[in-house]
Amino acid sequence: MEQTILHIDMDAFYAAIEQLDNPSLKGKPVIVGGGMRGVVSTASYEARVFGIHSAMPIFEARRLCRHGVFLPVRMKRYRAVSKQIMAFLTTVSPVVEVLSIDEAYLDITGTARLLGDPIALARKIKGWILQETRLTCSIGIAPNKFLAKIASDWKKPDGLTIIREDEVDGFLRELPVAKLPGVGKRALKILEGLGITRTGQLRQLPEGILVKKFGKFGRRLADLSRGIDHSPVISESQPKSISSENTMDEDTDDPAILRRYILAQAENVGRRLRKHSLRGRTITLKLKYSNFRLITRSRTIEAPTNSTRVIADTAADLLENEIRVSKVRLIGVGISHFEKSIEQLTLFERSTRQDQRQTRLDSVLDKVTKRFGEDVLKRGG
Ligand code: TTP
Ligand code: MG
Repeated sequence: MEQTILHIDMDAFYAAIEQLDNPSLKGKPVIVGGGMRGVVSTASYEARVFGIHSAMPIFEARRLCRHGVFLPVRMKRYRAVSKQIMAFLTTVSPVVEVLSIDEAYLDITGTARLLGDPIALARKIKGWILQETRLTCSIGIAPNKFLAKIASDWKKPDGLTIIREDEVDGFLRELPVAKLPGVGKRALKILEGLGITRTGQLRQLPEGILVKKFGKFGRRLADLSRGIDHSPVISESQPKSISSENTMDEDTDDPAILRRYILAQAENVGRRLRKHSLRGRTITLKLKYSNFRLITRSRTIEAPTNSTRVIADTAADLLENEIRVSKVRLIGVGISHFEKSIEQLTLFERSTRQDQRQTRLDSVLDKVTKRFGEDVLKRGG
């Protein structure tokens, strides 16, 4: 299946924050860096005009731009802004890989249908980041991580670039090989020796030669030159599912007892979802019979939910549809297929009064549970 990956990268991150915190620096060449190593961390786009870039010795930057504003690194402040942005991104898609302080990958393949057009989504992300942080970013959209990163870098600052399957060759043809991930000074030298500076040229080279020169990395280079990258977006330690189950004191086939278990378990699952600001779409009922036969039944609902009531009702429905062959020994309720998006916020706003009442009830119960423990308050069945 074709994937849709977003790469989000903040523009001149440290320098932009300095300009934000001191508006008199806006429009000026700002160079952030120094410290022990005495190199430039980053420079504002106004400073880049003078040829200043990351990792350049500060003294050289001073020589290139005498009237530049040179500032020390304020890591704590940048980290706080970074956290705010990354936390937001995890609400857009559950599959977020934070790559560095100012960049992240989002896999929106699974959610594309729900989140709509990737370009519209990227615009929304840019809008949110600008509104909440007053900073701009650049976003790349592509069928894999490598191309998404190339795309975000294509038009900076404040860029939005999509690379479609049939545009891959065009983007890569003139791309300097130095831009390929993993190509450092050494690889660059070898490639130069072969007369190769552009990715298009690299592609012409037989893979055998690349493998001979670079070993395993040669195969990777051959892939990259064709726009192939199978590496997955690895999300942060986030649960893939949340569930709750109990073994009965005594095996039973009494529907009323089973439903009571379901309600308590849905309560538990719903509370944990809400605590993590998650909503799920697939609700699963698990049953283990007296004969130890284990079955699971799942249903995927249209709108992601964190509502105890919706989870309980769906699980109860699954129970009702299940022809039980013997008494039940264990019962459990789970939810997976997490999604939370800006789209869903509007969905939420549009939701009926009944839902809102239910949501309020859920949040009140969460608070009470937190303060007094689980057994104090139980809603009516
Ligand atoms: P980058 O995203 O590479 O650079 P940037 O955000 O400043 O500019 P661009 O618009 O081109 O994305 O890096 C993010 C931050 O990481 C950058 O603001 C400062 C820090 N950094 C260093 O400290 N040293 C370095 O060599 C690089 C490349 C970045
Ligand atoms: Mg950046």
